[in-house]
Amino acid sequence: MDQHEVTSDAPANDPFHHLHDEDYAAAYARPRVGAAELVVMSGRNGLSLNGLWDFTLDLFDEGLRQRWFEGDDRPSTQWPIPRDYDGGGWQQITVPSCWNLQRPEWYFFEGAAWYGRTLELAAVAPGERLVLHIGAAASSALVFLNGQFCGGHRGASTPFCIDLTAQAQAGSNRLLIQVENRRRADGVPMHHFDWFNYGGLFRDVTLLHVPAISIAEMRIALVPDGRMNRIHATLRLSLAVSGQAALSIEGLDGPLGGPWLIDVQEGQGALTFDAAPRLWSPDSPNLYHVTLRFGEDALHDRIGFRDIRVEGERLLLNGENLTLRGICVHEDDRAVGRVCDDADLRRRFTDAKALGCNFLRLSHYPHHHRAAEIADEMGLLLWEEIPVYWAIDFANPATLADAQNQLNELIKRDINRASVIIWGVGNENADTDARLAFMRTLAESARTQDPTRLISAACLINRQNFTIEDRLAEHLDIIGINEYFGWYEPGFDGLRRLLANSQPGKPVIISETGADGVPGLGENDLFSEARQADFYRGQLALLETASYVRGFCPWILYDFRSERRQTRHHRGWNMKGLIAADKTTRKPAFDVLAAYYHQRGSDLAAIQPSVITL
Ligand code: GCB
Repeated sequence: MDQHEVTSDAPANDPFHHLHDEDYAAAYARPRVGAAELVVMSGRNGLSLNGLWDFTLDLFDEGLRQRWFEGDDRPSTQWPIPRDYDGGGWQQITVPSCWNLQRPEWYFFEGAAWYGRTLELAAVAPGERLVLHIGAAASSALVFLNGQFCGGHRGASTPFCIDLTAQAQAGSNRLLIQVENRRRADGVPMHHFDWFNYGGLFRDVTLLHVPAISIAEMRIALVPDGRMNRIHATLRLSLAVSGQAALSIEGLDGPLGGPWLIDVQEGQGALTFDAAPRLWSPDSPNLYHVTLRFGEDALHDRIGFRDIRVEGERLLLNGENLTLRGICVHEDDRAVGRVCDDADLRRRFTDAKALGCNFLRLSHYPHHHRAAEIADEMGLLLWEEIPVYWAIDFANPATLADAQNQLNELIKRDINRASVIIWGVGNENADTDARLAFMRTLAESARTQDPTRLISAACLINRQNFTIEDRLAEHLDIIGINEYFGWYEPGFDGLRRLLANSQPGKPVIISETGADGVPGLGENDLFSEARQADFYRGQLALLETASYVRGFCPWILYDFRSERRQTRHHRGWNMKGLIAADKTTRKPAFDVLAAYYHQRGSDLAAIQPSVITL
């Protein structure tokens, strides 16, 4: 039975009912979407619930079977029942964190865990909603307040909201969140992936008082017609009311006539106006302070204006030729796993800049929302993606709905980030009919939701006849290819042939290539740093042989955890980083790539077509 989609007719007041029955979870549907629409956080100040929480692991789902969330004082029977849970077994954990790194014995834990916290609250004022915003819960969550189920969410890396207004009371409230990280056959991703399966509330948790009539969506961007002289602003309200919204863009107001008033009819408003903002680019990351007000609600953001498009086999940023000097990066840290703060993100981007990059692929799932905000500030272009990775149950509508929801939440979260130029909809998935239909749906949906960005995916190559060959390619703006010639494929000749044979008719990004480099090994060892550096020399020598390759984005900036790698060198780590897991020690391959990127600099944009003889 799919415990997540059904509702139960189980007797609610029978204390033993759920204990040994397998429909124990049926009453607590774990919807794909949070129980409240995702609140746009720009400029909102909530009450941070980060800090110490009660915590317990729950491998057997006893919390749902015995309904721990109902508390210990429930008047269930005439005699005291010796329960397996009495509320006294809590340990403490810090939020945000990944539980795997909190205690050695929790390292490989895959299952459910409960987070508990008491909240002292004032009564929710009329005309207000009390909303819990969870930055991410890996991989799914159920939220209970004062013994009542309030809603849940699936998807390890996107934010969601739960409306607590109906369950909240003035005074003391008990908040419980069940988080679980079991890998699932219908999950996105599925069972098998090359990163660590962290669990927990690993991003910020915030309690928000939001006006009942609030701004539920705000999008402000250049009109995507390539002319770069008009801005299009749209907004949607949480309720279908009418009125007028006011938009101000500091520095653009005044001579050109701002602030702009936007007519809102039944919750929707849009306005297009002439404007000549200083454009955003990696060289000039110009950002404007933007405020949008409607009634009692106001959003504040810093927004850059830029135009990205494909013309034939070229990429154009603000009308100029663009070549992407990139690097892939996971969200991982030796000490804290997927938790990251501004300092970690700035180090990541500073290292990428030292390498000579103008671009990062944030693989293979949505990273922390601050990543794109800081990239906006620092001037880096981003590929963001959802974990439609390797095998997925492509024929399952529930799996598609899950992927679609993760995509929607990511797009909604980062819609105003100039740095994000690509939505990635998948990585290395076998080319079946079901996969094509699944991924085409995602690509079309991303394009419809957001005409201001490009759509890509890491596609397949045919290793027999050395061509880019993937039916998905025609549905993408940019074709990503992960190729490991010189590493998983013997020699570089295959790459030379692939680049010569293929005629994609649109830009291609080498969205991955790389080799392991294990510190301390002699140069004859396949896994040595010396061989890794040679691998990069071999790849780079061929890069400019194909004019349609408009970006190079090798695998990967830092070594990262991966349970599935268990050779004597790896022991649970992927060692293809150009920098070791300490995020400090640069391997020789770093210098090889840095020399190439720095030498090319902006000249890399002037790649000339050349004829290749096989
Ligand atoms: C890939 C995957 C990436 C792996 C990498 C590797 O093609 O997309 O997730 O980590 O190869 O190291 O083999």
